[in-house]
Amino acid sequence: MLNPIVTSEFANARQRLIVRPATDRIALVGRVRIPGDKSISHRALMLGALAEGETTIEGLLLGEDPRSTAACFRALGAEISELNTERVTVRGIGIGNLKEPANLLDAGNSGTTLRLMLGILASHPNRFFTITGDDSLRSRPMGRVVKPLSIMGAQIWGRRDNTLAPLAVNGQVLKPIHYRSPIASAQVKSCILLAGLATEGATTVTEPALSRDHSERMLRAFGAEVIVDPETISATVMGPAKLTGQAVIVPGDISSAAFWLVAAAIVPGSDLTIENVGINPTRTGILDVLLQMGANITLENERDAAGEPVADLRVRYGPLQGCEIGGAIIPRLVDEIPILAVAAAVAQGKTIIRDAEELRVKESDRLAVMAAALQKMGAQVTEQSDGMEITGPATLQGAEVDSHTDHRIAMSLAIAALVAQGETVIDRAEAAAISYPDFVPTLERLTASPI
Ligand code: SPQ
Repeated sequence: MLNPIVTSEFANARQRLIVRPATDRIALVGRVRIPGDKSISHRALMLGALAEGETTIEGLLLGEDPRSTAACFRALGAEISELNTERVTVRGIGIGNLKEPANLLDAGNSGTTLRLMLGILASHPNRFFTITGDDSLRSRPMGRVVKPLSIMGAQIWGRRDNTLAPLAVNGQVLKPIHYRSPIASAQVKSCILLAGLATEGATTVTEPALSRDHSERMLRAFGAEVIVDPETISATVMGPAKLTGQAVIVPGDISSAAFWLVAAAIVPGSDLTIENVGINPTRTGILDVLLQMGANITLENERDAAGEPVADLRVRYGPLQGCEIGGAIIPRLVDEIPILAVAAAVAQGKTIIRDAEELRVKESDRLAVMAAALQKMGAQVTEQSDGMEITGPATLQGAEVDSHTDHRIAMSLAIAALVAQGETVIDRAEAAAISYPDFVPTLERLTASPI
């Protein structure tokens, strides 16, 4: 039977996703399992490659971004089995032992791959590396990691005063630093901590607000000495470290769950349980905000999976109210702001998002792109330099919109389309495969059967 809500057209690897409103006959009901956490998947592959012995990874995300990380570390000499969700094995080669690849390393669309890898490469003496990425990644700022690495003694060259990829790295013996980062960024923090693994002494990063702490947790699990000081928001790694292969279980990605959380909250009649979602407190800002907006969300079956907290999230439709989002919560929901903007557009009253200027340097300028797309769909949105003001509730209208090749924009607009009147066409929707390869089939399944 043809799905009345979701259809797709492909031409030259470009997907036009056509989404019609869920009307009053369709609701999101039942259970859904989301793919593995992207941040944890990258780190499992990287630490597995740097460890001695075998690492096994269960639940790896099979998105384009972890595939880029796996390809880079294979080129650097790690043996990584074929990627699958059941069991990936990584035969690590030990810190300091990566081999010099004969060609460019390609991080694709992935900021995490490029930034974290720079810390690892810069601390591998007597080897030369070159690393690049796609159009989007080559326009994203790398100075934020090149600068602290250079203070550690790294030699890195690139366009625009060494801030844009392609980058060339001449590996060095580095010296430890205490870096006070001007931004709360897990990529900056992780890059420096990874450089600290091969560096004699204590390498510390202090952040203005706590960003996701998956690196600190996983480094510890692999045997590194990591000291965390919540009072000063600092993390220290003692080097030189030795990592030992581990069994990693990757929980479901709350950033992918976010699309279904909002979809079920705004499509009338919905009652959806999202299984096996990672609820690390550095990532759960989306839950705090949706609950503050009045969403009906409950956590069930809370448990621990290899050092990361996990739960099933049940969400039921109900009216939402606008709210204010800013300050220390931003790093805890930074990737969920596009989908929160959709929730805000249909919520009653005003939502103010501030302190979110970092969104301008993600895979796209997510503030400009979301504001423009939601305006085109009839929402009342004003773009601010560091956020958005959204006044709801709007009756959204179907429109022709574009993902700008940004996975989170593609998926956010598909969810907005479920509650719009008329047909929405999302161009370049194939971008969803970066973090959620099964997003469209899952959307098709959840909207296939009338209630
Ligand atoms: O890896 P990439 O491309 O930077 O991906 C994004 C995303 O939306 O998936 C950001 F665009 O996630 C980042 C996130 O925003 C992943 C990440 C990590 O794994 O360490 C940290 C965050 O970035 P940052 O710069 O705030 O540290």
